[in-house]
Order: sequence, then C-alpha cells, then structure tokens
Amino acid sequence: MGILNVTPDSFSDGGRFSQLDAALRHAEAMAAAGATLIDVGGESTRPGARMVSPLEELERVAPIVERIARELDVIISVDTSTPAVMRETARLGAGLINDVRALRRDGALDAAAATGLPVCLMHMRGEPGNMQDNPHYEDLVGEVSGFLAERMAQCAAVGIAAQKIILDPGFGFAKTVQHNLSLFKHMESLHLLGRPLLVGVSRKSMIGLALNRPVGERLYGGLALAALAVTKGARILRVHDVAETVDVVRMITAVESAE
Ligand code: 8Y4
Repeated sequence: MGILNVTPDSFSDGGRFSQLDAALRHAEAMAAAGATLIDVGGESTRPGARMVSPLEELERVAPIVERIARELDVIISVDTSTPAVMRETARLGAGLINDVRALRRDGALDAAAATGLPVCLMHMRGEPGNMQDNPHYEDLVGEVSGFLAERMAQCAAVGIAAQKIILDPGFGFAKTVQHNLSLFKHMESLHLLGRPLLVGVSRKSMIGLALNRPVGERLYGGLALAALAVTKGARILRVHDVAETVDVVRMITAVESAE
C-alpha cells in the first residue's frame, strides 16, 4: 500500500490542478513500482493538526479518488473517519475504507456498512490530538487485541462481515516507542483474531527513536521492519517507499517459494 498524501499545506504554488496532476503522477509511480493499493488521505492525523470539515476533506480527496479510479489499475484505500467521505468516495471508485478511528465516529459504522467496502480497523486510544499524552497499558497486546475484537463485533452488529475486515495494531498511535517495539515483536498474537494484518511503520518515530534518525533517514530501518512484518505474517504494508519495499517482499517470496 503506497501512501499518497493530499493534505495541502499551502495553495501558494501551482494551485489545485497541478496539485492533482502531481498526486496522480505520484500514484502512478507507486503503482508502477508494485503497489496494489494506494492510500489517499485528506485529514492530517498529526498531533496539533487543524480540524478539517467534512466538506473540506471531501474536496481534497474526491478529485484524486476519481482520477485514480479512472486512470490506474489499483485499489484505492481512503484514509478517513468521516461518514460522508466514506459514502461519496465509495461511489467514485474507492475499494477500501482505512479508518484510524476504527469506525468510532457517529454514523461511521452505518456509512461503512452502506458502502459494502472492506474496512481496515486500526487500534488507537483517544484522538490524534491527545493520543501521545502519557500512554499507559497494563497489558499492551491484550488491550490492542481486545479493542480490535470489540470493533469487529460492532462491525458485525451493522452487517459488516468479518471477511471484509483488515486489522491494524496502529503503530505510533497512543503508544510510546517501547510500546511500538513490543507490539511489533508480539504482533503474531493478533493472528488469533483471524483476519489479515496491515502494518504502517514507514518513516515513523519508532524508527527515528530506535536509530536516532531524522525522518529523511529512516528508509533502512523501515525496510528492516517491513521484512520482519512479512515474516510475522503481515499481509499489507503501508509505506512511502514502494519500490524498495516491493524488492524486500519479492526477495522474501523468492526464498519462501523455493523447494
Ligand atoms: C513520518 C511518517 C512520521 C509518517 C509519521 C508518520 C497509519 C494509517 C497513518 C497506520 C493505517 C503516519 C492513515 C500516520 N498511519 N493507517 N494512517 N495504519 N491503517 N505518520 O499505521 O503515517 S498516518
């Protein structure tokens, strides 16, 4: 899964059309490099990021979802917690709802069910704005697993079949670096929930803090985690560096398919 960020920090450069073209070219390059999914997000989940209205979020993601659906042979994942964005982007050709809030917003369960799309449920506590305020767990893996099981049950209650669900430990969300490393180490216990796992660690601070690297120097650390995640059975990797990660996955596949 390649990450395509469409949150505009400024409109001062080329404007909407060139931004759309640049995003499409980026998506095209990731698809050519081997991404089978492209994750499109219009709401920043960075701590302190400004709240975005549903209309503003939709105006950011809808044009790019529409263009990718028309022009590229990839599954479009929409990174959203907003019911209206789920409904409208599904209509425009999205193939997966990726919700870091695991459908906890009002109306999100019903909206996701109405689209009929598969859903990625991610673990987080609190909101992006406060999730890193002194996170504490008595039983990290048990609590993450319990949360995901509860969200799967809520999905079942609105008619979202288990077969449509992907699960995600939520690296970097309401977790210290030690929590992230420990959860990664014990990721395999989440297979008990019976659904494919998605892992998103690309360029994140768990790499930065473990290796003392700024965000621009986290590629090798990220590739080590990608290889380890595949070895631990993860089925989807959410990454910025698609070509490099695809080589890692293909190399593992070459070995695993040998006699
Ligand atoms: C550097 C690079 C520093 C990236 C921070 C970040 C996940 C996700 C995000 C994830 C799923 C991010 C939307 C945070 N992370 N969706 N989204 N899983 N399913 N931060 O781990 O990339 S955004």
